[in-house]
Amino acid sequence: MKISESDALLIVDLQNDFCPGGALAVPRGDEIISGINELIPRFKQVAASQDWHPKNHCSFQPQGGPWPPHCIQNTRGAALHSALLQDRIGVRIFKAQQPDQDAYSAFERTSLSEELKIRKIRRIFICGLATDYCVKESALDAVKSGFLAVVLTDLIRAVNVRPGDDRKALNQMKQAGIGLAQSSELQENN
Ligand code: VGL
Ligand code: ZN
Repeated sequence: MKISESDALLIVDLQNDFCPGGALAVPRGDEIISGINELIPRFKQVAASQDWHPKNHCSFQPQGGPWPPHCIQNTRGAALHSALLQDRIGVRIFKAQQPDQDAYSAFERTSLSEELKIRKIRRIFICGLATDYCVKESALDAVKSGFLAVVLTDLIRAVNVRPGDDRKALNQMKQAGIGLAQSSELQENN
């Protein structure tokens, strides 16, 4: 699979709170960072999303939601992991900012689709956290927004609230026409 100028890399929610030690840690979430760093210079366009909640967000357990409070705006937990190379991130997306609405997808109520379309992007390679929530919903929305989407299976990790959620998410993505590939399959275009 060859990387071209109309391809973008989308890094989903690689934030401190989703990595080991964080408020909603994804098991081994930090393992994917070095592989993502190696990929970043190979793409002309790189986008990154951040879960960006107000402190009274509806997805938090004190408000009756399913999750411990996480990724609260302007806190260390909501920052991108410091090991992630950030200088080439050209599009940065903050999502789920309203107290009364959650959004797992990086496309939901954001400008991501428009930002990528003005940059003439046709295909999006997706990596990050978490497989069974924001990676899955972002990939499904990428296709709905008219992009081709490929999820890089070695550069994602799952929450797995129920065992097997990762496998279910991969199946659901495949059914929707999303490509699944390993980063080692990516080649340069020249
Ligand atoms: C996410 C749970 C809650 C994610 C965000 O980024 O996958 N998961 N908020
Ligand atoms: Zn969240």
